[in-house]
Amino acid sequence: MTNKKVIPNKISELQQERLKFKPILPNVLKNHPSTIVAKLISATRSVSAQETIKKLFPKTYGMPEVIFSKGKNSQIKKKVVKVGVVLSGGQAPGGHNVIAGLFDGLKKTNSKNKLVGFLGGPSGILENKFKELTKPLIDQYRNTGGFDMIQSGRTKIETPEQFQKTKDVLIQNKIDALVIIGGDDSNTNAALIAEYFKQENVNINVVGVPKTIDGDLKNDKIETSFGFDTATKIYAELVGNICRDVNSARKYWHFIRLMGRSASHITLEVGLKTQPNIILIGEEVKQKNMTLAQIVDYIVDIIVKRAEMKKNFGVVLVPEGLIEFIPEMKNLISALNDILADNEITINSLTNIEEKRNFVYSKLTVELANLMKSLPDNIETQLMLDRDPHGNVQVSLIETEKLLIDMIKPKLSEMKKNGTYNGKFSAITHFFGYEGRCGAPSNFDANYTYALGFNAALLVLNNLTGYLSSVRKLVQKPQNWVCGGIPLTMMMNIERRKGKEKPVIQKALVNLDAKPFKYLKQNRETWALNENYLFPGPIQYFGPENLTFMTTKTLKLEQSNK
Ligand code: FBP
Repeated sequence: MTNKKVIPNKISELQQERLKFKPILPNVLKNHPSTIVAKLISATRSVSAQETIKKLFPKTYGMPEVIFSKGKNSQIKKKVVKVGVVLSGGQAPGGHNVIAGLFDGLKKTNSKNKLVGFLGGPSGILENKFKELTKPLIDQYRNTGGFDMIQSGRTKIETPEQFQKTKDVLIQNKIDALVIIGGDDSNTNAALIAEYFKQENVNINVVGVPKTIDGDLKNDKIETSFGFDTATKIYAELVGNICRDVNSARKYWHFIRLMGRSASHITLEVGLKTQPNIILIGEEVKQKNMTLAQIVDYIVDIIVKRAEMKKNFGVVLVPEGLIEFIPEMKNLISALNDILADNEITINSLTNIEEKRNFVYSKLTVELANLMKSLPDNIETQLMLDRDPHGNVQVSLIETEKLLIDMIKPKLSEMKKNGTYNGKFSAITHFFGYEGRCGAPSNFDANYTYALGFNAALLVLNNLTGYLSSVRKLVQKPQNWVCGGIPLTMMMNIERRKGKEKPVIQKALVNLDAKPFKYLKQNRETWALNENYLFPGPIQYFGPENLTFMTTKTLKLEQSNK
């Protein structure tokens, strides 16, 4: 035995202050749960393919939307309940506060209620790995970023064996309800599990919570997913700093790729916050049916115009998912998805990338094989990498900003030779994603996530299953937020995944007819040639309310005049 003193884990000054932050609960949730009623609004239907989805979800399709309001509730579960919670998918600021809100909601209803956290994402359920979440543990994580309290993972519960195992593990541990905190794929899973339990007559409620920095899990009833606010504030700070740097040094073009696997919401929001010279929006590229070459031409045109004004500098924002929005690339990726899924064993048996490539070329149409061959080697290799567990290409590994630069350079050299360009092009690349996913939640996200968690507790205690926790009217003060639940099947459509048609929650892409994109469109020509940069600076946790309670530009514009 040594006499070494155990040094307690130190926390930073900011962490100490953030632990003291008391999230503001919407007024309706401040009442005792026995005085909050779940009002059932009218029956719902899925966003499309209603008949098909109804058949796939016979027990949970068409349930009514729920709104909580003040009133006597004699139905609320009075007996002691044990709830399991799991974090699923990529980290998003505020996950710990969802758990804290859930815990507080359960305890307020009955101090004997228990909460356990499955470890490492949905695989924690399958492997029966969990820990009890007690007050002393949760108190250490209030208002902190990250998912480290119980970690996360991307395992999908999809096979009949996995459903059976989920049921067995929950029953074995006497769990009465499961709360899944995740994005569109994870909440699709939540819907499938809820339906399965109903069909099996298992009395375990399943409720989801909308999480993802990507902002693509939203609709009229889910105004934003949590984490989007904080992550975009962090990226906007960094992009703003780079804008100031380019404007000071005036010698580099910065190409910044921003996370957002399938939608360009992050890029749009950060673009509106910082007003750089070029903001590419994947959804627009798709709508205009643009080729990679046309995107390159668009950027080159601005570089040349700025060079004519002796401005050999600028900032370009590139959404992570751009490549999949380019129709020809999308066709290539979807053909690759099918080929890789159908020929998994053969491809895995091939020993080197050359052989794999040749095999894939032989399965592609001549047109797509030529497109693939025209890409730089490293991009080709990245396209051949394994998919994630949801069957998606791992676009976060594709360095689109470098691909664009590799295609811009020869174009500019050619123009130099024929005398149509006389500038200097020096490019620097960045990828911002992980820098923002675990940031300390902004006050907006800290309040929003706490409310989502508390609200999820009320949903399960009111015996509701197959619902997504919904907190709305988010541009208003948190006290006035509207709380309730949205049936998960209401958000579903049919999509092709891993070569098969599947019911999934529809991803919300950037709406090109909505105000946020229109604002960009009105201003981008001015921003391209001038230096209208904005410098949003770091997230403000303390100080004047116009800074500490600022929501996203997206939400503000979307909800103006509503
Ligand atoms: P979720 O959709 O699971 O919230 O994840 C979002 C995200 O941050 C994307 O923006 C990014 O493409 C992806 O996760 C990267 O995930 P990973 O680190 O697991 O590769």
